[in-house]
Amino acid sequence: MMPLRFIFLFLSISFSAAAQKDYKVWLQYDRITNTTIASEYKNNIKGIVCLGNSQTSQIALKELENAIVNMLGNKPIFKSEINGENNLIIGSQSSLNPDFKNILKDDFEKINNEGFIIKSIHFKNKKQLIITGKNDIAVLYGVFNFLRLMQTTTSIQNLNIADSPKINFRLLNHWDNLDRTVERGYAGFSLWNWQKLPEFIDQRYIDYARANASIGINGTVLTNVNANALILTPQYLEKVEALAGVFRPYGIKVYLTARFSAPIEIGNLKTADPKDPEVINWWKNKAAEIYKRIPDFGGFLVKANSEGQPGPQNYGRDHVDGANMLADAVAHFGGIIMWRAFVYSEHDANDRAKQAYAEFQPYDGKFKENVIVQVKNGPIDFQPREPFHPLFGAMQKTPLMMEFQITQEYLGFSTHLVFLPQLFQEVLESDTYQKGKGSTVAKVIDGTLYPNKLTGITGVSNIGNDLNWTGHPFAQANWYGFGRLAWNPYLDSQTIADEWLRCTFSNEENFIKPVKNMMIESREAVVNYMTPLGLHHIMDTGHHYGPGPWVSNLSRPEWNPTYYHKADKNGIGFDRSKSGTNAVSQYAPEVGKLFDNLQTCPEKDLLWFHHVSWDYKLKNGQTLWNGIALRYQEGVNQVTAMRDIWKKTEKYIDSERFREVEMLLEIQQKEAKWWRDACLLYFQQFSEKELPAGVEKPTQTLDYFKSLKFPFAPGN
Ligand code: BDP
Repeated sequence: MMPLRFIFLFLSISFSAAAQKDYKVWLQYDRITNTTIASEYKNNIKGIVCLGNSQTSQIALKELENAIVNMLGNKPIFKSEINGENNLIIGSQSSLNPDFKNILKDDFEKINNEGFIIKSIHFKNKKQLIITGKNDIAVLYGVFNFLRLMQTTTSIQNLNIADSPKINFRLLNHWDNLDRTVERGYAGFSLWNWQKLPEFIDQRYIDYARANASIGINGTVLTNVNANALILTPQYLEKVEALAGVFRPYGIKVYLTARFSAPIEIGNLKTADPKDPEVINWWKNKAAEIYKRIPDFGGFLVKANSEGQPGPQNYGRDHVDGANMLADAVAHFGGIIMWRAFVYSEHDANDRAKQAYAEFQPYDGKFKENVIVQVKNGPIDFQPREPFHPLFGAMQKTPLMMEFQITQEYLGFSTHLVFLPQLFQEVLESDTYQKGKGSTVAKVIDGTLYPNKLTGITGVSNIGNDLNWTGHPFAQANWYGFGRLAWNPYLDSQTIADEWLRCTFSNEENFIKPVKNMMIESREAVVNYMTPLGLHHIMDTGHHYGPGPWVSNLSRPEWNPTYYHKADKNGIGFDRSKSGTNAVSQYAPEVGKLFDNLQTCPEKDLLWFHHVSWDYKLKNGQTLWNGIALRYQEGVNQVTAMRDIWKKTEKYIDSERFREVEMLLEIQQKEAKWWRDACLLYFQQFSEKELPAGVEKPTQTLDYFKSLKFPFAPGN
């Protein structure tokens, strides 16, 4: 028998190998097993010439070396000058010799400051491959894109790529607290070890920056929107400065959340009134202090007068006063203010879905030019499905920043496999009709429709200090996919899934095809087993884990699930049509009309906009009650199918990640059934109808489901 200590040793070795795979996210750089393509790569990369010598150039070079050694099995030859042929040449525009500059003249015209060129050229009868851009960060983006081509076994024989990000500010928002808890974080604690900063630089900061640079993320808000003013004190700014130093060579700027009452809390002022000269001055000085430490500091993100956070309204001022005051403080240094439009009030009896629009739309054109208004994708709150936020079709003179949530607050935490790019794409493709047909949300935020100076997109991060960063191995795909869509909001989620799978797991077609289908299907599955046909916000209260459609005892009406589904004997759904709250009027007439009319309202949004009788006939002829029940069942069936697909992948990937996902899918299936049974038993009290054939009978009672409590659910 193996002695115990050897067993431990063995376990820890295999554990760390697994952890390393998980840890490496999509930058696995696995050996290329296709010998034809491997020899093509070898022939085309005879030598590597790096023309730059900045820290960023060195990072790019090291990445290439590491990747190529791993993928091709031999160390590339590094040359200090271009001789011979089939060299891979990397360097920014200014480092190129005049001949190359000339050859690439037209290509440089096509790219913006962050864009890159990857091109095979012939010079003096010699073939070379060049990766370039207008500066070293752009070159780094080019290198990562080139490596992605190799990871996905794409031919590099004759490349001719010129690609630029379509959106300027591509950020992550970390809802990280200074005590390292993460609001709505399901992947462990915060990465930022404030206690040991600034001296101790965790390798994770570097790998975080690498991963982000590889997908083009160029900014990170380090702190929670429910902000703590202490982050703005010298003690913490020193730590922020250290992080900024790590991220800078990767092209990532740091941003902080600004607590509006900071002048009182850490500045000893009596007020935080944005019109008070002392307050104005305090923020000016604070900005100067920050920029002295961090010259490229990005700016502030502000959640004001929302869910109890302080803001200008505490002093009888409005959002414009607050945002513009802060904008003035950072303008001189090139900083921006991201002012959130996530507002709703318990004193406002109006439909919550209407409140942000009602408050912000009249401010169109009133913000300073370095303010961007950050709007969540939907009018309520990061639900499995929402129609797009009406503000996206209603601000012509105000740049709008898209806020997606990558962390799965309402979509099964880091336990459920849900491929979010499907959701993101659906929102980005939605037509606002603001300037007629084709005025998609993507065109609003990337400045195509209204050429705003600032264009931005952000994702509430799902990253924590779990070994695999995101809790679920497939949640890495949501981080990756967000970054890819931030770079190009017109990318297709199929393409993203394909790339991610190849880079993360395997190029084996028999693996890719079914697993890609599974990912694509996963979003509709979660909608079906949680909130089909336009239902929303019926998660259990506070932590949002599991179903809680019965909850109706919270002090604020709009925090209660019953507020959203309005189930009664007559039917179910929130009437936001003209005869209801008229939320449809906040959309362009073409869109509003579509939602308003029961005949044309897409069924996926039916109960978002209409209160419909249990006997209402759906397009497929089923009654609404049967339709809902069958959708819940379908959601469960979809997860069962996901499990079946996954079971067949074992031979293609490492056993550790295989097993992790297998276990997680098992929980997901169990929880999908929980959702189905709890919701159907609850709604059945109102419909008073039998479950249709094909829907499994619940194995527990409604009282049982109601009795479940989760005082320690994470992220709350
Ligand atoms: C909700 C979260 C809450 C956040 C809030 C926000 O439940 O924790 O603080 O959004 O975005 O989704 O400000």
